[in-house]
Amino acid sequence: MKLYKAICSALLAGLTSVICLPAAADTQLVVSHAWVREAPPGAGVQAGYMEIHNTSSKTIKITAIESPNFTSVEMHRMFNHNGMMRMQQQDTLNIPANSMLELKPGGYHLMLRNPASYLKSGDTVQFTLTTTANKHINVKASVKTDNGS
Ligand SMILES: [Cu+2]
Repeated sequence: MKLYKAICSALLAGLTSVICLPAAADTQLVVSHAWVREAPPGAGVQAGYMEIHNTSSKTIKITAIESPNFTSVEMHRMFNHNGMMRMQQQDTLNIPANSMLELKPGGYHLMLRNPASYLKSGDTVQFTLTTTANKHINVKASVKTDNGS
């Protein structure tokens, strides 16, 4: 935890556009770089991304993600099937021990349906991640227009 906090502080010092908020200390998941892509007004769906770090020695599974800012949040994976990009809903996100799962454009991502109100760049979105151990991790994500890199 301390290491990740140090890294996040360093990132924040240099990159004001990056939201980097480690999760509460009661789990071994640390979420950083959470962001939501700004969508055109009226869009019923938009995408969310984050890095989920597992600092424990066991795989951690995320079974659900919720947000008060959207009607529903789905966990998706985008992959190449015979040259076509496809999206598949995932029942869980598995974060390997002492490793990290990066949700990013073209790979794993969150599919966010029906925003409660229009979200523009600079707004904040709340997420709650639930694990198989029924732990909850609260995450704040920043709405952005760019590719998040
Ligand atoms: Cu999707």
